[in-house]
Amino acid sequence: MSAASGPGTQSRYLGLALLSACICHGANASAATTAGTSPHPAVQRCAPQAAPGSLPPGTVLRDCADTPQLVAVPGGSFRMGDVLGNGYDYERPVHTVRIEGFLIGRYEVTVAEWMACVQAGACPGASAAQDPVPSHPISMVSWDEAQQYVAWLTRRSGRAYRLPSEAEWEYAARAGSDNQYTWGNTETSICLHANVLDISGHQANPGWNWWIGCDDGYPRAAPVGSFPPNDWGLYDMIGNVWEWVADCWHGNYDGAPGNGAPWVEDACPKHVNRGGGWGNHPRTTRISTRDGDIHSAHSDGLGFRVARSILYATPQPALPAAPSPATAGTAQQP
Ligand SMILES: [Ca+2]
Repeated sequence: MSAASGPGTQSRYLGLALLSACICHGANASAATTAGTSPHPAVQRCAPQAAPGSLPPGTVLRDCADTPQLVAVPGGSFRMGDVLGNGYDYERPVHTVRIEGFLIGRYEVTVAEWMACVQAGACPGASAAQDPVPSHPISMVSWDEAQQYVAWLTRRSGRAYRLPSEAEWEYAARAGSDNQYTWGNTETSICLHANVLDISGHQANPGWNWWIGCDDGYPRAAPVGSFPPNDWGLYDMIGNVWEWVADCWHGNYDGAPGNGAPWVEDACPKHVNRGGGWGNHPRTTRISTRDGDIHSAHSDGLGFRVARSILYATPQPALPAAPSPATAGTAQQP
C-alpha cells in the first residue's frame, strides 16, 4: 500500500494489499515533490482557434494547437453519489447538484500535451519519463503539478482553465444516466469499454489478483480514446488513469455544495481523484467511486483531465446591441 493511498483505500484494496505490494493507482507511487520550474514563466499567448460566443452542448473545440480538446457539456441537475445503493459510505448521502454549462477535456491530458507545458518551462518534465508514449495519459503528476498545467493553459489561451470540481466530473461521467458505468450496469462487458485490471494486466502483474477475467488488451495505460466514449462524447471517464479533481477529500457528502462548485477548505490534506485506472477491478471503477491523495502524491496510475469555464479569463468584446424595433421579431437566418 502506498503512502499515496487515499482515505477509504483499506476497505477497497485490503484484499489486494494482502496479496501484493500493489497500490490503488498503479505500480509506482510517491509523495515526493518536483521542483525546478518557474511558477510564472513567460508564456507566448496563442491565437485561440475557438471563437467567442455561445457553445451548444456537444461542441468540440481546442483553444490552441497544443492545448487539449474540450467538449461543451450542458447545464442541468443530477443525483450525485451512490444512486444504485450498492456503493460505499463515502459515496453517500446521494444529493442533487445543479451544474452550470462548462467545458471538460474530451480525453485525459496526454503525455504530448503535458510536454508542451514542459517545453514552455511551466511544468516539470520528470513525470513524462515514466511513460513517454505521446498518446498515453500523463501520469506521475501531483495535484500541485496539475495546477501548474492548468495555470499555463490559462496564460497561454486567455481562457479560464482549471481542474473540474468533483461534482462536475461525476455529472460529465454520468452524461444524464444513473448507471454504474458509462455504458450501463454490466460489469462483465467492461473490457469492451474501459482499460482496467484485466487478464493482460494480471499477466503483467501476477501478484495483483483482484482482476476481471476478460482482456481489454492493455496491461498498463492505453492511448487515450482507445475505448468508446460516453453519451456526451467523453473518453476514458472510467479506467485508464485516475483523474485529479479540484475538491478536498471528505469522508462523505454531508454538507457538500449543491451548486457544482469545488468543496474546498484552507487546510486540505488530501484531494479527490475519480474514475479508477488500469490497475483496478470494476468494483473500484464505478462512476461513483472516489479516492483521495495528498497534494504532492505521484502515481503511474494517476493523471487528470482539464475543465474550462464558459466565461473567459480575459475581457471579451461586448455583446452585439439589441435589435432595433424595426427588426425585432424578424426571423433571422442562422
Ligand atoms: Ca487493462
